[in-house]
Amino acid sequence: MVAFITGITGQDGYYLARHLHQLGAEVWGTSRAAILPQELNFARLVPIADYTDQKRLERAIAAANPDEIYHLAAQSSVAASWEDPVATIDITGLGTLRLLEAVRSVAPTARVFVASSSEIFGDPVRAPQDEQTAIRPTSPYGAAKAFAHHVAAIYRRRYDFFIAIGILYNHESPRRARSFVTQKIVQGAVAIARGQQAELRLGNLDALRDWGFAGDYVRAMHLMLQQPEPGDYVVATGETHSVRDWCKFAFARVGLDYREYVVRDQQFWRPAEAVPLVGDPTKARQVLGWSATTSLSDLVAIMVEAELSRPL
Ligand code: GDR
Repeated sequence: MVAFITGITGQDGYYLARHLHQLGAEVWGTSRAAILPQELNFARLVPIADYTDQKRLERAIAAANPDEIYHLAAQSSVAASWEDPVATIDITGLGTLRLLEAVRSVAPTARVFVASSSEIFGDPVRAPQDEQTAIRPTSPYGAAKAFAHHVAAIYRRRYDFFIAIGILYNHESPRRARSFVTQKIVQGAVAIARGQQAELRLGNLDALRDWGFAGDYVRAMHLMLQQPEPGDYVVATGETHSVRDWCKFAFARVGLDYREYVVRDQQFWRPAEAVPLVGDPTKARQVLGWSATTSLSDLVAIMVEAELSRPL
């Protein structure tokens, strides 16, 4: 089996590549990076400097001749999508259309996974959300993912392609960038415990999310492509936690009380949704036999331990 992953050096690309390799797949992946990290040395890297280069993408897919394609490459930060909405729509929205067009011209029989997001629900009409919940994004990132989601479903129907769509809720790991709140809290707590930092400046501590472990979520992506029919799946834990819970757990792990160190900063503030973003993963459990196996406290522990053992 040959797998082709766009965005192989991102958090999900990293975990998915390792998972597929363990299952015996030959793994190819695109990245803006010029080299792969040591842990991915089994994979074939396709460096793509210009993400609008449709022909380069087509040639790479044609060369790999993949059975499975996982489209993960994106500008993935909601906050950054307000700084550069045009680039976000181009990379995350049009990038998905470019991938689908490449599939149409060189790999129409490949099975394709497209990463959608809970951010398509924006300010959701109800909680928990499932595959039928109304799509009504509230950020440029959410709009870009909503476009990606719609166009993937449209290509599936129009061309009868095998395209599975994963509506992924927040998923974290030691590979998470610091621009996301979980890693920011973990790195902040460890730096404060080491005396390298005095305080941690955060936005809305009462924001609620459904947080899982990225290593669990990539298993769901693979399972979606092993089904007889393609479908849409919410990938989530079904549990709601707050940013404050993360602070509590991460600081407690390094022996500190977050209340002494966390400072509110308007710069990072986003209004909380009236109805929380929390997923109902019933379909994934029933059809894929998938469920999240890492609890929030285990996830915090994994990330804090990784941060403590990172070379200084
Ligand atoms: P999110 O992740 O926007 O949900 O998107 P992020 O970690 O950025 O925010 C989560 C929640 O934390 C609140 N928050 C802060 N966020 C950041 N980044 N920095 C802060 O200082 C801070 N303080 C509070 C935010 O308001 C928000 O409510 C992630 C990404 O992985 C997307 O790519 C993915 O599609 C969705 O999850 C599902």
